[in-house]
Amino acid sequence: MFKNILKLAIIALMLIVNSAQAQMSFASQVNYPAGDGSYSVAIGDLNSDGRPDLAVANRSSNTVSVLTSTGIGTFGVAVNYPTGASPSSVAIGDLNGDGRPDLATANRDGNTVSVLTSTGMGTFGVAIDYLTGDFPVSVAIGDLNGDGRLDLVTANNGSGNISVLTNTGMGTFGSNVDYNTSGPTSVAIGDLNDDGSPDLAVANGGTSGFGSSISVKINTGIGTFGAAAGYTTGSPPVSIAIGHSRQSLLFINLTLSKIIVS
Ligand SMILES: [Ca+2]
Ligand SMILES: [Ca+2]
Ligand SMILES: [Ca+2]
Ligand SMILES: [Ca+2]
Repeated sequence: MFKNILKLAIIALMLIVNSAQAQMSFASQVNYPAGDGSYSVAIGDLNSDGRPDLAVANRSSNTVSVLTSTGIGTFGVAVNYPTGASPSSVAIGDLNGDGRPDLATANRDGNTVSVLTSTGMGTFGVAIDYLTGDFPVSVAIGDLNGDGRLDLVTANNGSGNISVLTNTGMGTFGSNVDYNTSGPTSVAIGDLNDDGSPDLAVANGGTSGFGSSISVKINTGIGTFGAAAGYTTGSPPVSIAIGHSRQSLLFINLTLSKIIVS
């Protein structure tokens, strides 16, 4: 099984990123105010004008900020929407299937995920909260059971597991189904074994005492997941993403830690 798993790339960003390794250059930064304690950002066209906008999870103010693009890379004033307690991660996806992108936040101190559905033109309704494991710090969106409806998964740093919440239609979600990992800090969704069903990659290690590793959980095909395969990272990964290159394994410690498997 893992020969197949080892076909795609997993990139784990570590605690310290060495900017000297950057290969690209950018113009000077422009700062836009968001809510207090802005902690996570996602990019998507939230008002369907063809321009990518920003959603920011604000851990200290219990809000998510929406900044819509005004063109050529500039953004308007943030509009803030209340979420559950201490939103630490935000993801964008059309959760109710109306063609408009919605928002989901992982609320660390609320032990919930908030779902905010678009009301059109980049505005959002009142958050509806669903229970997760303890201290969810990361949320990802994907159709895990293949029914055409986007589902949710959170990484729960406090309870050492991940929660899968299945979309029951119209953007509502069922009770969380939890799977053990080890101090998860981040979760990503992608088809790691090329069988057409999205799998999960989890970064572990944000809490003292837990191992520094990546867990891979393979989808059984119906949105359930078996035991995790673990890969040691050497130092605690705090974020994970799944790429699509087919390369060989590479792990760089200390700065940017990268795992590329073949
Ligand atoms: Ca837009
Ligand atoms: Ca929607
Ligand atoms: Ca689904
Ligand atoms: Ca798969």
